[in-house]
Amino acid sequence: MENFDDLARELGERGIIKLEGLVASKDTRAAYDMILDLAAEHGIYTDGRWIKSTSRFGYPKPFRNALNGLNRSEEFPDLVGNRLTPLVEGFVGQPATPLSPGQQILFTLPGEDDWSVPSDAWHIDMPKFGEQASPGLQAFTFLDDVDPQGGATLVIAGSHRLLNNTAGLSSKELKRHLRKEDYFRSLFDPNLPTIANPEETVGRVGNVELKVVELSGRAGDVYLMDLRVLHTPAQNCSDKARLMLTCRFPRSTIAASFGNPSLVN
Ligand SMILES: O=C(O)CCC(=O)C(=O)O
Repeated sequence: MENFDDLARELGERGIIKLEGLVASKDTRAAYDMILDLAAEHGIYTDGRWIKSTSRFGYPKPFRNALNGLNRSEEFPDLVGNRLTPLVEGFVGQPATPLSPGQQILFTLPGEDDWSVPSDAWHIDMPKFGEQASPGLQAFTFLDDVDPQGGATLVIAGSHRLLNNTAGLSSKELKRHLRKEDYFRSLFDPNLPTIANPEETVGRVGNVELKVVELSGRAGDVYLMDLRVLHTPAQNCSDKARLMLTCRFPRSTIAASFGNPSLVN
């Protein structure tokens, strides 16, 4: 791993860091194979190919339920859930708790022809807490390599540093405030020409540098993202399913206020 202090500084400035090869390939492969078997059973993976999605981010509900069931089963490996708690706590500097339901599978079928930075669906998963300290981190890993335009989550690096003075801002309210800035007004505008290259999203608000970053990577790489960073799902223009795992780790005091059952039980 790179030097901890450098990573902590980067996390503070950009809200996102990548830790390459953190999860062993035998573990990502085991999880990948379990999903592949399930996909084959459901006709989602057939004759060595993934079926194509017929709607944006859509896939059949029975398979969605089966994936959720697999994620909850004892056999499915926990790769970015509780085992990452000490790592997250090291960066956050306080106790952190995986938010229920813990690790989750992020799945997108291939099927889109044209990739672009979406103008919609940007969100944060928790309201802003009105403080400068990080409320915690979200972890992402890959069960298979995800190339650019292959459906990886998109994040706006730097966005965690904006509007931290108001407590309780929801995604919707946050975006309403951010639209006052040219950077976000154009990023969120569906009527402007689409942006096919995230490099074209470099900008700033005040002294905060901003850029859309695609969380692509190799199986076993882990991204850690400040929970205040705006992010969105993205189209999968590859020929294979996008298979990632995620888990949110708020500071334990915040998790408690969200009624996290794992704290209560
Ligand atoms: O990559 C994705 O599917 C989006 C993930 C997301 O929006 C989230 O974890 O809140």
